[in-house]
Amino acid sequence: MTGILYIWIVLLFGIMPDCRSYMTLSSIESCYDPTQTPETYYTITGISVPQCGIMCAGDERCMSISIKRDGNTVTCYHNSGRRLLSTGCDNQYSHFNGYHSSCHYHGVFLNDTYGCRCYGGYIGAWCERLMEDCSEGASTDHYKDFTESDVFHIHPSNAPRAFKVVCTMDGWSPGWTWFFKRRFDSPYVNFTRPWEDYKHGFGDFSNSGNFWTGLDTMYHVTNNRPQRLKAYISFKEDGKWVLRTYAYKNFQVSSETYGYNFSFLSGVPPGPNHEKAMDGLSLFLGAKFSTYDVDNDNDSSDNCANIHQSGWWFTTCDGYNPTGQPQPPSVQYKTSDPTQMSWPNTLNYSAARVNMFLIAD
Ligand SMILES: [Ca+2]
Repeated sequence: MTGILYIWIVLLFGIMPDCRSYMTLSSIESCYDPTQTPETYYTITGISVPQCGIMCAGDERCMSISIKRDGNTVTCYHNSGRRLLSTGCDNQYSHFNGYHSSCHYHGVFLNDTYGCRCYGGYIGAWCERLMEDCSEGASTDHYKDFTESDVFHIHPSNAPRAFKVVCTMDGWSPGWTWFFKRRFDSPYVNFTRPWEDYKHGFGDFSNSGNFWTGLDTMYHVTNNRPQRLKAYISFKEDGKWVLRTYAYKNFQVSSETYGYNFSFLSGVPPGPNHEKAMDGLSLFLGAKFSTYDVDNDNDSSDNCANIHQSGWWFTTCDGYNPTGQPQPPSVQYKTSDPTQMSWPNTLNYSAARVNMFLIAD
């Protein structure tokens, strides 16, 4: 314990050690609020940062410290787990992780392979960087045993920061970056949201939740390397559930400067085991994104996002509404209600679930 205490002091005061050590510290800046996690077991205000570290080093439960600065006053948090990089940082908190292995960012050293097992979206021999997108993560050994979708961080190399996304990491659809999900049988999430929410993302980022990943994330992912967009839409057709799919090659979302309008090369047929959906995106090609507070549609007298109570690349106010209110199985057909979730279908069925994914081609 004396050795660990010494290393903490050395690193926090910047004195060069005169012996080798196996423990290192790394600082990450994030807006992660340590009071919101169960792993913070001790909090004290009014001490120095080195004192906080020294106290941690003397406590076997302590794996990391978090610091909050309010003027000259430091609040010190002792955590029983290590901190993951968070996104949307405002630099309010600093986190210092203590490592006992050479794997970075929560990675676990595996004695049998002498390699690291990474988590949370980190990849590489030492978990030294985040994956570019979910497809890259799924192509590594780190996530091959995953059986379901989960929250990960990605960092496309063209982006200034990391993003939180849901990746499908299962045998059926390994490595799909989940663009958005809205379904009648997941807990309700309000999609009547302003521009800033559609820009940054919202909802319940989980395997079972409804969420929108964020247009900024989509811009960076789709401009980083070619992506195929897959749309999965569930209809109740004559009392039977039918899952229909449609795919778009080289799907690209532009930046906010261009209103996030999108392009793709061509529609591609679905896989052999899927029912084909109708093309629901060509109708919106070239249109800017609209929300109730940013009206970019082609209707000069009406606000289509407000009429549809959602956000989309609306052109007219009487068209389809893929982020609208998902319809329960009892409502089989699309009605004149513009807030209904809808997608083109030969028999005008209403849509009960819409899922969209990106897959690196
Ligand atoms: Ca308008």
